[in-house]
Amino acid sequence: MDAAISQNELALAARNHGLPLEALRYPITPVGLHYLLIHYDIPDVDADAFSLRIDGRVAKPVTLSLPDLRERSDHEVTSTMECAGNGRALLAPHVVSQPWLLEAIGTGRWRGVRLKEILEDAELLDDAVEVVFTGLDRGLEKGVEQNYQRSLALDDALGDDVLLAYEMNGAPLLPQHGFPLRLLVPGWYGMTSVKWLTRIEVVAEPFPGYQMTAGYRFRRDEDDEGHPVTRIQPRSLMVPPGIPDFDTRARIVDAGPCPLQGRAWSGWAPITHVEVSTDGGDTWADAELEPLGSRWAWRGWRYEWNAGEPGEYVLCCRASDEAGNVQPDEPIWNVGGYSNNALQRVPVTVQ
Ligand SMILES: Nc1nc2c(c(=O)[nH]1)N[C@H]1C(S)=C(S)[C@@H](COP(=O)(O)O)O[C@H]1N2
Ligand SMILES: [Mo]
Repeated sequence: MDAAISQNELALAARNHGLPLEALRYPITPVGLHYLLIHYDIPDVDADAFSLRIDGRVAKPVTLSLPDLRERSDHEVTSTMECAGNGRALLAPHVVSQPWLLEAIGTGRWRGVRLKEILEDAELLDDAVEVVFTGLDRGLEKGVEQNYQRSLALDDALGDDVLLAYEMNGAPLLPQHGFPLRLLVPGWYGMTSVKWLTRIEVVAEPFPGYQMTAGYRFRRDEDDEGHPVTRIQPRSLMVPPGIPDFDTRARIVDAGPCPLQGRAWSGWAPITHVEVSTDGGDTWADAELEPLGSRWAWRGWRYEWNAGEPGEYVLCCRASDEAGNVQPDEPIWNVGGYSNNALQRVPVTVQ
């Protein structure tokens, strides 16, 4: 955390804002409070001229307009999205990229057409193995000029809740969230959900694009080929209690009862436990979980803390999921700074 942030990283951070953690109070994140991550520029899109092309290893390639998509049967999914780089700025040694602390998170009510239905209508050929999604936005990464592109294996692309989404929280997508159309892949880190989607190509070989083979891989060092970043690891975050100091954001709490609340999520399996510690992780107690809601949405929790004696405290929380994944005490460092889901620590002064 000591490593200085460069002006380039500040430029990224100023464009790509996070969720103010007090907004964890809302079960559905108000659109303007949802985090943002945009690799290049928000493209200039003419909705009337917009089309989505579906081609490649399909028997019936097709081009769809926005009205074509909107007249099909729709599906809504409440889904928590997290950037794979969330937690990056808490890693040591420092990793240079968008410097997220813990705020690259949000939950939307996404509406659109099931990708599965579009692919079924296009009739996949027998040699189809992956689906490549291309956005309208274009830029350079490490010298490679590209449109933002990601692929998914066929099985993942055919998931029931994978959407071509045109609405977020009951309104058309905003420009920064992918207007007029984006992919939404619940349970996967955000990089999978391609915004400003304009082409879906079914391919017979694994797609070797930059965002698959150079970006978004867990690598121990520069020579490691690594393995792909996929689903969201479990995490719990709390609404920071009390009031903040402007300069440091340190928390000040009055002695006495101090109810804690937060939310927890995992892309692998439903959340089964959230534990809270008020002594920096020495002792733990179970938080009370809200009933399970949408499989893909975060789960709320509460914990009745009695901030008895004035002094310095470190509050922690950690989530576990049904697949047995638990947040680690310490991060697992990797070259890209992905998926740091070490448990949250919130220093608090009780006065
Ligand atoms: N076309 C396109 N899609 C994209 C991106 C992008 O830069 N271009 N960023 C990805 C990343 S890294 C994340 S975390 C999510 C962020 O979605 P949001 O800004 O709507 O929260 O969008 C993904 N889809
Ligand atoms: Mo991301």
